[in-house]
Amino acid sequence: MSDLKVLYQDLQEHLERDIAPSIAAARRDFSYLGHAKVSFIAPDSVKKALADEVNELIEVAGTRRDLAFAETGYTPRRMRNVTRHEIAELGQVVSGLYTAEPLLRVLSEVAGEPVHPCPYEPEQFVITCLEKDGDTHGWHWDDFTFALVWVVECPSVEEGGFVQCVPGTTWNKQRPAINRALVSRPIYSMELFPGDLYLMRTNTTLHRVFPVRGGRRKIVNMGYASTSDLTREFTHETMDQLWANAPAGKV
Ligand SMILES: O=C(O)CCC(=O)C(=O)O
Ligand SMILES: [Fe+2]
Repeated sequence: MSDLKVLYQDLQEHLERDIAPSIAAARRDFSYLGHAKVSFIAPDSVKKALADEVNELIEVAGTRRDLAFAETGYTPRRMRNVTRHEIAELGQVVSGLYTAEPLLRVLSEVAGEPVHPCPYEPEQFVITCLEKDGDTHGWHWDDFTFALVWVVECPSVEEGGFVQCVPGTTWNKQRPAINRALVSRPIYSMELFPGDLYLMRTNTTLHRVFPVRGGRRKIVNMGYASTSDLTREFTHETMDQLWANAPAGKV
């Protein structure tokens, strides 16, 4: 059997255990707070295979970005990325897990509605590494409804790298008004550890990664669509600019 087949089997067996209580708790958190830890959805063997691939891909294909977008109020994006195209071309674990049926089923139960692979390929998955002092994925919303984030490496909370979010907010690309959103609703902060996963309703939850100082943080972000996303027209300014080899600075 191929390595990938063994991983699928591990995943399937893992999700056939009684995870109903964990799903129910995550579903409750998700509906109230727009985000929930779902670290129970993958076994250690799968997390380890994904981490090995991510570490390798960052080494061979990671590209530094230093950008800010008008559509999100010029909040900073300082990071190293590996794009969906590179991940699919050079690896097999991340792209294989992205469409794994048992995973999609559990995510749909947590979300309380069907979770679909993203119809716009560049937003399907991306690897992000924060490694220099001040590296951050600044305040933003995502175009598609859901994100599943796999945490491969994360510094201690004192060194940053934790996630902050404001559920129940919406993205007006002409007038993002990030600070207005920050002062009008509670900000939730989520400590993360290597091996954690979280699901977020990213189109209506303003979110960011607190700047790192001294540590290193590596994640895979998998973007997913809701049923209503599948029939909506999107513009993709921030992603298209993130993936173009744009020079540092405002774009
Ligand atoms: O790194 C994270 O935890 C979140 C990443 C994120 O928000 C994104 O890639 O859009
Ligand atoms: Fe995001």
